[in-house]
Amino acid sequence: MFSTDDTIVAIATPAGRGGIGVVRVSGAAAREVAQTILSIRQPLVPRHATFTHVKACAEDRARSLVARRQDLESDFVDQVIATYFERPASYTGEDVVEISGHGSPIVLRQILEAAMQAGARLAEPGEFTLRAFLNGRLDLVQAEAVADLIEAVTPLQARVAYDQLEGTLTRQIGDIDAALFDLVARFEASVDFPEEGYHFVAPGTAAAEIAAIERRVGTLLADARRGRLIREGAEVALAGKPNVGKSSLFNSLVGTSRAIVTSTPGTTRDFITELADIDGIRITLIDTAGERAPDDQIDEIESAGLDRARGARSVADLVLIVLDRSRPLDEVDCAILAQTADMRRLIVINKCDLPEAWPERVLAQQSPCALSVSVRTRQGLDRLRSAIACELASGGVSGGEVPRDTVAVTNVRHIELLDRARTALARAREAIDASRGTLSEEFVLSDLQDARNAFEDITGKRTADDVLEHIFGRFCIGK
Ligand SMILES: Nc1nc2c(ncn2[C@@H]2O[C@H](COP(=O)(O)OP(=O)(O)OP(=O)(O)O)[C@@H](O)[C@H]2O)c(=O)[nH]1
Ligand SMILES: [Mg+2]
Repeated sequence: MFSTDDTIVAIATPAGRGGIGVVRVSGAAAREVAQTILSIRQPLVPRHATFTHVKACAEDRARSLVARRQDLESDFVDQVIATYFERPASYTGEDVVEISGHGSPIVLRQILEAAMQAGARLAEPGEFTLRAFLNGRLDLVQAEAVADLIEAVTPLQARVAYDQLEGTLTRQIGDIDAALFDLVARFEASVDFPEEGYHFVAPGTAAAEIAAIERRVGTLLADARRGRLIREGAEVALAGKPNVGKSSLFNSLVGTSRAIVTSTPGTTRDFITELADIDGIRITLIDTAGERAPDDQIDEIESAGLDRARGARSVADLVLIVLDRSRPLDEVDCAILAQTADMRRLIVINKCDLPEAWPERVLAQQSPCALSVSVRTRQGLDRLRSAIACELASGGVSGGEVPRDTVAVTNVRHIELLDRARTALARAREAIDASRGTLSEEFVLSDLQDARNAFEDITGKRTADDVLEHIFGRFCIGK
């Protein structure tokens, strides 16, 4: 890993033009670097916003024709507000100076270069947050939540990330670990004073206490599938014959006229994706070419589109099978229903504003819960949205609900570690149960310690460098 002793600098605001842009400097020499490039006479005062100017770096000055005229004003690249945060009361826990200039990529680049010439090194992706973690300003769960909050696309995603940043998950894990620590301490006392036997902890009590801790881990994990869905989103593919209204439904769910809709069958040929917020879940919706009968004459383009459509269906988390209520079901509809029988799917009967060409009970065997909609009149679309969210959240058990409150666990890394802790706890409890009091405490202790290690891996009290690199590598430069 790179050195975390240097003073680092990066543009902290997104690429592009904006009202303001921020260059952030962090490290032991942050104030010195800032004072070198700013036109100030007094040292920067902690937590004070100072209006000042940034001087161009020497190379820029040499390049500037105006500078050759010795015009003093031309040495400046921008008017800025500089704010100094003295360690440890800063984002990174180090001395930090934030320089807010005008949001021009050229100007921000010049400020960045000036800071680099004054001794700062360009920050690696996520290095500010990495330093915050290394300096104990954030634990690992909170650091990961920073990245999730920045990347959130739906309000619900932002909400769960914010809760994690506030430390709700950290506290819950801390509470569970405290109960476990108490038990471990008593087991250790029993090991240290063997003549006392199970004096400090009776086997029956120990097994019950472990079971109680297992249940608490289980409660956290119970919601994890939904949590992961909120954090990572899901892919939903549309399938059906040509002209049944797939693209119309796609446009309606994403809220824009992204896909072309015409009355000509075979309108969509390529594979179109768009992000949609469906009941708080970030959905990548995929519109595809309509499925054809094997003997239909189709050209090379449509055939390539159909290959893509089938590929998209096979990897999607959920497939929406669209049927047309106004035209009789035929063998192509039946073939699609048969091919997707084992996939997670919802059957959507569209065009229910038109006269029915077939009775819904035809589908009773296929799926008892097909949804009737009309994209044209918008009838049934709200129910469809909730059905999509429920189907994804419930893991295939129909009738599941997507509760509106937030969840604690959303991250696969946390889920795996909680699972590891739960397995280790179960091992310890089963060993105690099986031994009927003759078991050596060391065995139990090693399993309990495994569970504690898993908790510490989650919050980052102990975490390997490669895990850190992986986590912070996800961040953008400047965060
Ligand atoms: N009456 C009625 N017409 C609809 C409805 N939904 C779609 N349509 C019409 O059906 C025709 C086909 O719609 P598309 O959305 O292009 O159908 P598609 O399934 O994407 O068709 P391909 O791209 O050819 O596979 C268009 O003329 C739509 O206006 C509906 O709910 N009611
Ligand atoms: Mg289409």
